[in-house]
Amino acid sequence: MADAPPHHEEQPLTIIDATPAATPVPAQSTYQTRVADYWNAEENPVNLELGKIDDLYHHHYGVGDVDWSVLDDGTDPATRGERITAELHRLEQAQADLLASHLGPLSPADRVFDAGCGRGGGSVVAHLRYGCHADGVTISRKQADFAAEQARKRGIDDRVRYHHRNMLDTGLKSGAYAASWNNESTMYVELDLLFAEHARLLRRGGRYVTITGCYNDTYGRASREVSLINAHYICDIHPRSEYFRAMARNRLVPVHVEDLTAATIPYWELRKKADHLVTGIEDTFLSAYGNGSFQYLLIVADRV
Ligand code: SAH
Ligand code: GPP
Ligand code: MG
Repeated sequence: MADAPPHHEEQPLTIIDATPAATPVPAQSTYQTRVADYWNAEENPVNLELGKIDDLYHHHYGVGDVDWSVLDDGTDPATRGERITAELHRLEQAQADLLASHLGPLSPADRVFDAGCGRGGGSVVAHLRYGCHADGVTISRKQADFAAEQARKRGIDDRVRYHHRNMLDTGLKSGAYAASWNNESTMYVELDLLFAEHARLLRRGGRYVTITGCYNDTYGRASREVSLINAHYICDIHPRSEYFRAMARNRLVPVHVEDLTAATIPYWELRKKADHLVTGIEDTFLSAYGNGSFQYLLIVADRV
């Protein structure tokens, strides 16, 4: 008697890979695909006009005192606008310099990892400061291509590289990095997964730095303003406490913590008055900082 026929017609196994080999897409959730969509489409003048000044493109906010003379009405409107743009860029550059100052000391032989690198400014800043190698990772293909082109134009593309990858699963070499950071990119991911990847990549004694917006545990839960910021950027701002819990679980021991809230408020006050650059989120940030529900925080940690 013949064997019973199989329930299903056996089909030859064919793996159809619609993705061309040259452009692999990182493994990502639907949420991460939406985040990538946001950054692939993003062209805010507040980012592009500032970056054009010296080809350092940042996607973070500023710190430090404002030169309020840029608002003087004595000059013609175009010049006044340019002065405001330059002042905002100076404050964002000061933020990048502050973060970079905590990465070192580093030597040109060292390698650093820029998690959630945006259009690449932070890795260039670190390279110019220390001469080090840098690997920047962003979930946005457009940002990775843009950043790589900038490095090529500067002639530093042999040392500063950008990758279209998920920062939770970079595929970069374990223990190969002397320093790593997240500049305003932690609110897109689960902190345990993120810090596990940093701990894997950093050598023992390596340095981790983040500047981030967090909600304030002493306020309670996320405020209305924090929720509006989440909706605006498609992110999920963590409470301050969660950073320290997740670091402790992942071999990252804080050595320096600084509340930068007071240092960033002037940036937002100026940005609010920059009619040619505002995005509409300015008052929400000022209210969030003002009511104590939100903080701008620097954390520096050692990988043990
Ligand atoms: N650190 C940069 C950019 C901050 S903007 C700067 O200071 O200029 C936030 C960045 O996080 C974006 O580039 C976004 O693509 C990136 N990002 C968000 N989720 C990510 C993920 N899972 N993997 C890699 N990058 C991610
Ligand atoms: C900065 O990017 C903003 C983020 C990375 C997300 C949220 C950050 C927090 C600290 C909560 P950007 O420079 O592209 O923003 P914008 O276009 O508003 O200048
Ligand atoms: Mg910006």
